[in-house]
Amino acid sequence: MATLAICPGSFDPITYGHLDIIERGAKIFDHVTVAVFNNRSKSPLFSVEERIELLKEVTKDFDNVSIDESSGLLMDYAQEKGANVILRGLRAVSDFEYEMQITAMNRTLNEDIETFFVMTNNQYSFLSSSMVKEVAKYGGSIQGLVPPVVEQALQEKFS
Ligand code: COD
Repeated sequence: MATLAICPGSFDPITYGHLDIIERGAKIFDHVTVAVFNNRSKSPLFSVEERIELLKEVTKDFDNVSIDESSGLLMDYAQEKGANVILRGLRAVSDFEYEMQITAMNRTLNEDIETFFVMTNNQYSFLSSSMVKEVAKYGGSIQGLVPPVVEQALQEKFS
């Protein structure tokens, strides 16, 4: 049976940390769908369309990765797509509590879809979209933290 993993997130914007997780997932699963969710508790810098455009650009060399969006419940979306797995990244112990809570909630909604965690590359273990946005906002260098196209998009947002 072909395995479909959904990699959900805000991706506001995508960083090399996210890309590392997507790349690792693409080696394990037959197909990875990166799904941009509009998280209502966060005020995004980039619109969903902008985030999708950046994601498409930086994943264009992966044959088995596609980009999508949803504004509903993750588990409804995953079931509708026939997914087997939710793919999430772990950076440090600080991520664990939050991830454990959403995994437990998602499991009560649908216990047939497993959540699969991948540890990020050590060099991205401190990296987050929020931190990148903060550094870019005050004119600091974000080179090596996000792909060049994202670096440019951030510079345009804050210029
Ligand atoms: N290294 C490795 N992984 C990373 C890094 C990094 N440097 N940075 C982020 N990640 C991982 C995160 O751990 C996560 O797995 C993924 O990349 C995406 O991260 P974010 O920050 O873009 O996404 P989140 O955490 O804001 O996504 C939250 C969801 C959109 C998944 C959540 O809000 C959701 O499921 N929304 C739908 C509504 C729903 O179903 N709610 C019920 C669940 S409680």
